[in-house]
Amino acid sequence: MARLVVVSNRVPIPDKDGVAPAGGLAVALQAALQERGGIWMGWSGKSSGSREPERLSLRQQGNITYAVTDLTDTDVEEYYHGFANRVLWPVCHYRLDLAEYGRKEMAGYFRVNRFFAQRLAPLIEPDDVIWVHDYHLIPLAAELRRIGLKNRIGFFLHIPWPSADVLVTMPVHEEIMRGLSHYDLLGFQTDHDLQNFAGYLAREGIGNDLGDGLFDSHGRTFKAAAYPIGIETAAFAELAGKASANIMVRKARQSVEGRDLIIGVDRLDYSKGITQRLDAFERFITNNPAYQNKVTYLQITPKSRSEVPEYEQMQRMVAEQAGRVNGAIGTVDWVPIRYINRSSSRNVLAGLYRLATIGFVTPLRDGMNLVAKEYVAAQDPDRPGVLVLSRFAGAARELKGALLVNPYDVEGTANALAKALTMSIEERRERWRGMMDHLLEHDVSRWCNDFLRDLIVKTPAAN
Ligand code: ADQ
Repeated sequence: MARLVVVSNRVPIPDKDGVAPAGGLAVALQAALQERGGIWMGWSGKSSGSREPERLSLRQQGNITYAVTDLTDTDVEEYYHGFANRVLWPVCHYRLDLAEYGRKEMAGYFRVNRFFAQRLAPLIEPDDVIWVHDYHLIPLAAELRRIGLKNRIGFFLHIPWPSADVLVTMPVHEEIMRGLSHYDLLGFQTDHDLQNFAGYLAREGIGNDLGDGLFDSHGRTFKAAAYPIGIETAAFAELAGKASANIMVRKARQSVEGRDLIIGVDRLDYSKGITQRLDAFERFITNNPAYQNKVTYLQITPKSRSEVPEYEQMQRMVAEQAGRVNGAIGTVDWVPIRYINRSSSRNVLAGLYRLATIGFVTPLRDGMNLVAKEYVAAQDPDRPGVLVLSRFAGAARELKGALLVNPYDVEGTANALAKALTMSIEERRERWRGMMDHLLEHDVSRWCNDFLRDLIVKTPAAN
């Protein structure tokens, strides 16, 4: 069995007791790495100041070697905060107004990818299969090929891939697309992202759809397909079933006794549509005053990427808005929105999802959105809640039992809340059962196995 090498921006290194950070993706990839033996390489998350680090720091855990490197201050600024998070992230989420095209940042992005390739290449054996993750590392395969590696290399993009109209606004779109052609397998979250990729090749005249998922571009033939990521459905459902014993979950239950709970859980990110969601909740109460004091909206939102100015600004905006809405619609004995700026353990999160009558998931654009899937998996089969989901989340293409909304349409989203709260228990069960069956069948292990199967098996036309 070929050894597996996973490369991602950050690496979920287990602590000294061997306990790995929680999360379905990390668990699934670690399982695949343990089975085959392999390496997980990436950035340590630390800065080395102004000196370029000389070697990778290695840690062995069972069959897995974790290999991480620090990055210089300049590298962190240009590659991570700069190009990855201030160009690729906003462009892929259709926020062209937020993209900042600094030449230094673009150069830094390609430079750090070359640096990663130079550090990784000496560890690679000829039969290793390499799986690269996400937008930080698009040029990595090209850099590994430049060094002479002939291994099978796959790439999975966790975020949306935009339409050609949007992508061409990025000054280095040709280089980015050339970078993608050096992989043997490209994985997208949805068929929609795949179509956008294929549409660009046709429109710019730089490649062909050969059928059967094969494409050629820049003199290479590769496969591209949609692999919608899943969660550890059965394990998460079990966690949620047991979580009612947790003290935090018990306290939460007591505090919302007699009211319906609406839950939102997101990283603090402009792509998640949190301000539009608060607007929709306010509109719902304004349109339906009978629900005053009958619902509580809990929004759990840990800070993220605070070094990027747009995120810092967003933190202020959401906090102010939550305060304003509470002031406008709250009463002496009712605080409508509870806004929490911290992350919760998976256990508590699972318990809170289960308590909630509505999972309120309304990103303006999202590759998949695992919160939507976790909410469904956490429900009590006898009394499941209702998922109100943005049509712009990748998950909307799978979770057909959700109430789909357009998050830009405040009135429509408010109406969906009203519909969810008055839905019959029979309809709730029927909608939930269909989604749960889908999630049990398409869990994260299947996602991982499907991608690896296609990466490992050489296609007839492969290079
Ligand atoms: P993210 O943008 O981070 O992921 P998402 O898919 O929702 O978005 O995953 C977030 C994860 O963080 C979930 O597992 C959630 O439980 C957890 N989380 C969020 N808030 C939390 C909190 N307050 N406390 C504890 N945990 C919290 C990117 C893409 C997505 C894609 C994933 C996976 O942007 O579209 O679904 O990768 O491919």
